[in-house]
Amino acid sequence: MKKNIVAAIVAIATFGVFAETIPLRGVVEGYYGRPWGTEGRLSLLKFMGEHNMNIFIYGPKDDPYHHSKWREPYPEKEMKDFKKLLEVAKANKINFCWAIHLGSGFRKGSKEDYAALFKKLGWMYDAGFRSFAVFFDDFGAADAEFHAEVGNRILKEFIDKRKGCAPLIMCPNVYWGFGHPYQKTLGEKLDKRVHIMWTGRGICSDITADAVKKITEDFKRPPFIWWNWPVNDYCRSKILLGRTYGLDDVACSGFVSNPMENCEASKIALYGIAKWCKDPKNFDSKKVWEESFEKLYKDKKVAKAMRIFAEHNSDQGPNGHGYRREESVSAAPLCEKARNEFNASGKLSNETLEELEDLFEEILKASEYLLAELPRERYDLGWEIEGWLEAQKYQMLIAFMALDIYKKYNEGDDIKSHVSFLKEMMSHSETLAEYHRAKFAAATFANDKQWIAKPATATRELKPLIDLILEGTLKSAYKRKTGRDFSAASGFKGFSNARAIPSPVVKLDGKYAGYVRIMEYTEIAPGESFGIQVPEKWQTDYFHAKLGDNAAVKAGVIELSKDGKIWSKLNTANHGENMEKPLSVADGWKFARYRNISKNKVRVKINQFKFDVRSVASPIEELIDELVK
Ligand code: LOG
Repeated sequence: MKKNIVAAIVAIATFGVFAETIPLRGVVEGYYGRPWGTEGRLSLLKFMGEHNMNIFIYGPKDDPYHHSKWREPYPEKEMKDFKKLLEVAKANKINFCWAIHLGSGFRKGSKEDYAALFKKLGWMYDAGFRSFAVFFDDFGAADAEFHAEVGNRILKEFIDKRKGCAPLIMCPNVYWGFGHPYQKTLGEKLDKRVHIMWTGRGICSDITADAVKKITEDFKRPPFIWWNWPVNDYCRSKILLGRTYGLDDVACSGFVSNPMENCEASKIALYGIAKWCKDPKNFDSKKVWEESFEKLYKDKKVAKAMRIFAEHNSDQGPNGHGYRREESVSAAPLCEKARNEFNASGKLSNETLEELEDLFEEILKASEYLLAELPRERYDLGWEIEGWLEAQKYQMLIAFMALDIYKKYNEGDDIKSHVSFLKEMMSHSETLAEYHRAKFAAATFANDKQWIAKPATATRELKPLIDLILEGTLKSAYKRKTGRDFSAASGFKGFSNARAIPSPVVKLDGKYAGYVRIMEYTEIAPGESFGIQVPEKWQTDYFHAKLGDNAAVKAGVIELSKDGKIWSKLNTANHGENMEKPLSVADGWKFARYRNISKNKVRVKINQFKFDVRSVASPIEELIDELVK
């Protein structure tokens, strides 16, 4: 009997029949992009202290002294800042862990590299760090023996020899999935005292019990979870403010979230993660998300507006990791109703129209309120999210215009002035988005700038609905105006001053925009030319012509232009009847022509005369251009 009680107590302790708090819980600053900076980190450390988180792992990919320049000492200013951060971490009972990234440049078996590594770790120890991590993610080869050796040597030759150090943490090279030989070898060879980080079944994914069970077997220890949410470095047009969900109650040695480069905005997610870590079993995701707004924003009105804004800014959008989140949950049934009505009849019921107007109004007011009320100095929440607030505001103004245009059109009124206004509004919204890009570009490192995207909001439910209504209505209006159905190729045109081809016809066929084949030989006099025009919103990346025979090729040149006025010769590769050349999209060529530069008439047979094109515009933009003409 007594034995059974003991066994039960052991079982409870081992398998966690009671809800278990995750032992190490916090944040890894481990994303690509604008590092938080000392101010951001200080704010987060305080927040973490208040919410019972106890580990901060420092490893921003764009800090060169963590990564590419790992051998070099930090400049004095950064070392001073670390001292301050360490103090604040200590005051908040947080283990402030410094990570070194050895993926690039650390040579297997190199005495010099080991010496440089221990030297750098020594400087950081002297600065006050007592917790260290070593990262191998995304760079270098998956060499488990080598990585185990590095980990074991840091442990035995550095950590064990110094007082007061926390256990070493390693982010391996294969840090997601399970069953990989690298993971099994690392699990065997790496000292069991070292934590091994792991992101789940995928790089960005939910954390499921079955996957954790498998990786625990491979690693021969429970994983230290690096959860890639709400990080947005792979979906930089989006800001992720949704609720925390997708986490099974699992046994792990630690749990850190990799947040967004938008440090203040990440607190909505981190609030949920802190609650989950504390009591995974009884975690109520929806309730915690609702409550986070009141807890984070003292002003009730700000809290309410943030709650509305956050609901429509949570999904990553289509992305390489295939990781998606819910968005616009409470608006989704209305969106579906509106979609069904519009798809079935091209019409919206009055009830639906009113409900949509109420929804757009609520979101518009929330974004306007936040733009007016949130302080927007550097490091403020308002500074981080103003680009998305503006985008959301304009998205709603455009949505209202879409409904107005829909109503006007259906009342039989002329919509030209409305469409002109819509065009202006869209261009204003573009300018603001460009401003956001420039602002973030100025605040980050050079190698990161190219990835900064324009902000996008409510892309999961609202944007597709607004686009559907707008595109459908504008297409009908186009038909009423021109008597023709709109096709994306409307803006492609042929032109010619050759008497024999008075009006060449251009068609868009997949990625080619070119002449409809002319079967006969046509005579082109000296100086005459014929060509093709691509509408403004399309890009070109190749030009081909097949002109019947070599004589035609010899007699003429292909010339390109951006505006139809200034022309430059294209150095085509000529062979047989062919003239062709790849083009750089960035050059923006919109016109091509063949010109007879010989002194004689030449006979051409236009078997092919085309650009390869890429569409960068939605049909909506083209329709607008057509309707304001
Ligand atoms: C990087 C991480 C990045 C994240 C999401 C790990 C261990 N490493 O694919 O720095 O923020 O994905 O893009 C990663 O997750 N690699």
